Amino acid sequence: MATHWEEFYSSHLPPIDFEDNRKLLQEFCERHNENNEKIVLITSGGTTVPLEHNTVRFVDNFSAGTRGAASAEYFLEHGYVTIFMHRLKSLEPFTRHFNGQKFMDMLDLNERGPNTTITVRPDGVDVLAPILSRYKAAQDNGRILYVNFTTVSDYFWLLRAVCECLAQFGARALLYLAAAVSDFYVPANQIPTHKMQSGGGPPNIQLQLVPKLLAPLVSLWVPLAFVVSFKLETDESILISKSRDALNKYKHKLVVGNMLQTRRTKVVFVTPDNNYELILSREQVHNGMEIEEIIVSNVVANHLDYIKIQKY
Ligand code: 9Z3
Repeated sequence: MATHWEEFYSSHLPPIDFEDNRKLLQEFCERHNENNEKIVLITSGGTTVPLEHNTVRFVDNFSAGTRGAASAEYFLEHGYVTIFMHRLKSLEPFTRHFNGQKFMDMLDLNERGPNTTITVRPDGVDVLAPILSRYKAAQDNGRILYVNFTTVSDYFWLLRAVCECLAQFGARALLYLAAAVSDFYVPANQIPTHKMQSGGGPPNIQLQLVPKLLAPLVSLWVPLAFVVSFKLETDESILISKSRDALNKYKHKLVVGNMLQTRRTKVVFVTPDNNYELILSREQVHNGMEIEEIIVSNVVANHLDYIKIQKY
């Protein structure tokens, strides 16, 4: 069992695209650090826990990556260079607005053989234009880098590699750890190579605890960065105490607590000094406002205060 993070890395291989991602990250971070930019790492979506090496079955969780994808758009608006580290096929900034049939429904098809054209409907232009404009600004200026993970082990490798690149930013780095990372996994040396067969009878699957990466992340990897973690609960009576426990244990800057059931309209900020709630009113929800807009502006305000203190 790898309850210690170093043991985890020594007993789990990096993902196959790891070196490619590392190069992309290094290039991205060096370029933006030279310009003295503020940078945010957003982790988003859920990790999987494979039950076989040639994975047919895996343990997953509910997160679609809405929080992370929406937050990325707001951080870009606040002028942050953004690393969007997300679960493959989870929601992504900008494209999230056009999931499912929405995109097709905005288009008109004019079939004229080789002269066929596709146009955006006028009401579609109103929706698409402002989002496309922000997307192009981020993309064309190289202000966002997308890297993805699937398993909890991929996530671990990628997170450490990102931190190695972020350390050079000192206090200008903000880590916004919104991914729903599995607390439990089956170590690589305890899963079969091939698909489990029902002929072998009911499988006996023993989950182990994953090591808590926040510990080395805060104390060793990015000691000057402003680290924000999220705490998810389903029982309101323990939300604040659990969030504060995490803050006391890892000594980072902020825990954003949220309940599974109400996470779209209410969160609690737990800081070393106090707790306060951010709540979307019914009217704000009705007007299409997203809670990530206020979460991000509050996190940014806290980060800017922190940068000022570090300078003096
Ligand atoms: C969160 O609590 C996120 O806010 C959500 C966002 C996953 C609830 P959606 O993707 O949901 O918008 O649907 N993320 C952290 C979850 C987590 O695994 N936290 C760990 C814990 O609670 C600590 S880092 O123990």
